[in-house]
Amino acid sequence: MRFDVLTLFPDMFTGFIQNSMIQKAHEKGLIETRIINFRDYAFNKHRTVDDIPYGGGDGMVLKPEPFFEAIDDLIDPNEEKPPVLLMSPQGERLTQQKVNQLATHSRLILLCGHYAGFDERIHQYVATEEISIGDYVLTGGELPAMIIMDSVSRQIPGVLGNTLSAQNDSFADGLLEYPQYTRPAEYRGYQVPEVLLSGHHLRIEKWRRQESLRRTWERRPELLDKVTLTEEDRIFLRQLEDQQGE
Ligand code: 4GY
Repeated sequence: MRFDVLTLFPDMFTGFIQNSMIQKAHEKGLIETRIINFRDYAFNKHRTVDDIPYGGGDGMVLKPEPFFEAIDDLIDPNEEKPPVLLMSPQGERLTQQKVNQLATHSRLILLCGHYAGFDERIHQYVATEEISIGDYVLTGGELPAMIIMDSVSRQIPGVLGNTLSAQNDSFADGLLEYPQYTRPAEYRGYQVPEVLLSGHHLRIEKWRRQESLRRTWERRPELLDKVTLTEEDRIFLRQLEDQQGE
């Protein structure tokens, strides 16, 4: 996977890229990251990247030229066009499903804005899609871009030490994750659930499934509508419903 990031704040990415997992993935040649300051593509000698909005109003708007020029430089017209993702609260909400879909590409281009936003022509003619990481407003698209890079990278085979860990996460099967414990079995009187110490693999598996269901039902009930449930799952959920009234 290759990530090309267009940003005015390339330094924001240095700590992130030096982070253990991402760094190791780089060393293994599994990911490649290019951080490009789109100010380098500004037209005039003052390297202006923003201007006042037509029609008036607050804030500065990012000019179209640096984005169009940078993209022309990055994309070879003979190659398959990579997705160009623009980070924006107006975009499609990022989900694990979306992350998995993005991870199927060999290359992603990420556009990070600032100030009052992008000239609409960047949305229309440079970006292929807009992605939002959630319903809140940040000062720029850099953190969202890192979130995409992080979540997509860990879906690439070999990036995580253990290839199974990405499959076991919350959301892998549409449910929240079951509670995890490690030693000691008792700390300050707080006990690890008996079943986990029992060594009965079938009982443990059943308990974990039920705790995943319980958590999802308690915290994110809307997720249950999208999950494939077994008859046993349904019986357990019905029990939770029945207990609720008591
Ligand atoms: N939320 N999800 C988000 C954001 C900041 C002004 C355009 C978000 O993705 N991006 O809040 N971005 C704005 C700041 C320019 C991006």
